[in-house]
Amino acid sequence: MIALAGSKPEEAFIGLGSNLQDPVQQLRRALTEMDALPDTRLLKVSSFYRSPPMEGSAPGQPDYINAVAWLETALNPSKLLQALLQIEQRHGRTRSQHWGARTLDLDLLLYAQTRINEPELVVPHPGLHKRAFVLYPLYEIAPVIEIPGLGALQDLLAGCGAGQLEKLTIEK
Ligand code: PH2
Ligand code: MG
Ligand code: MG
Repeated sequence: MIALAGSKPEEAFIGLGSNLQDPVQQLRRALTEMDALPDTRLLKVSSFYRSPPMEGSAPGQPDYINAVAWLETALNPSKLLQALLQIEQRHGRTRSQHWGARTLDLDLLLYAQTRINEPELVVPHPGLHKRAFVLYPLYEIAPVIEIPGLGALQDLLAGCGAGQLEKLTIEK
């Protein structure tokens, strides 16, 4: 069981990713759907970024579009995770292959200053500090945050090359 937070609004950061079926539209719809969740509102969204599948991804996939969203929510981490999984499912998400192509991936990156280590949910997200497609968009909207257990976001960014990450100029 994930420890339940109270119902007071907390801040959470969500990583969005898609590389199938019009990824930009997948992200736009997901942002609207997250804003419409109960007791939740979208505070800020990063630009959209394009990058090739990261090392270790299943071969032969299209490039990804990624972004990070900043939410205020009174849902506890467990409820928020459930809601994100439901949105993924509405977008036709299937899980046949590890790190395979997907219509929509919504990762709970950070929840307040909480650290969670449960089989179904690890927060901060375990890959966060190694992924340019998470760190750069996160830095764009929240440059001075601390990542619980990992330190200042700015220092993590300094240790992570941008690789082939490309910031898009299109509307969110
Ligand atoms: N997500 C994966 C696998 N590989 N590569 C990029 N560039 N962006 C992603 O979001 C991504 C990935 C599994 O979550
Ligand atoms: Mg995921
Ligand atoms: Mg992911």
